[in-house]
Amino acid sequence: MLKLYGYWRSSAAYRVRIALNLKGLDADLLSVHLVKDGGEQHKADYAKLNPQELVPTLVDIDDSGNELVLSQSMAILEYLEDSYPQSALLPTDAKSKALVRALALSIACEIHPLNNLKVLQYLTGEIGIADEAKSAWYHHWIHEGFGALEQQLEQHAGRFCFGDSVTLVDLCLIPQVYNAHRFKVDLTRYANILRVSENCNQLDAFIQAMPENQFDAV
Ligand SMILES: N[C@@H](CCC(=O)N[C@@H](CS)C(=O)NCC(=O)O)C(=O)O
Repeated sequence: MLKLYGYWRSSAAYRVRIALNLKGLDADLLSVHLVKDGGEQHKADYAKLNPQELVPTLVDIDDSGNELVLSQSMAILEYLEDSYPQSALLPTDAKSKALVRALALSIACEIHPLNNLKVLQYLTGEIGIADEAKSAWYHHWIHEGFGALEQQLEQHAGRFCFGDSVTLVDLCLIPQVYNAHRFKVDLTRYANILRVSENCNQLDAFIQAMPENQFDAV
């Protein structure tokens, strides 16, 4: 039995929701409200499950009752890929697999952490920067990351980020594009990113995973 602790607007949980849908896996979705009352991710019960106090957390309970509690969306995606190989998210040859991972990590490690909620809250709270500066910070890291990715997609993209099959890169890109739109980043210069996003967002697995389609969306 799979349980996914997430939040409708969490990009990292969004990646995992897409994977579950693509692989046709049923999971109980549990909401951790990241803002209400200072953030439920910081409450003792959840922090015990995920000491980093971040979503997502995947819990997989096998038939004997053994429980795997897994944090970090990229580790969760690789676990799902290894355990449920249907609708593969990684190519099979070593070179393509490494390239897909590199592109996916360019979003998950270079863009996302800099624009995460706790970072933005620290900038406006402890550091005391104004909302305008926070927005400049957000836009800067999106443009730096998407600028590089756009060039790489020129070489690798087909219908999706890496050729004509959905891979881990698309699962990282779509939530990041959603987030960039939310923070009003002008993406018109990124033709490949926009084209791939449009293609992904026509697929049921992506549509069902959209933040606005989650039960905890407000
Ligand atoms: N590297 C982690 C990042 C997880 C993460 O940053 N989650 C965000 C939501 S997208 C979160 O829980 N933020 C809560 C906070 O910043 O307090 C992963 O990929 O799982």
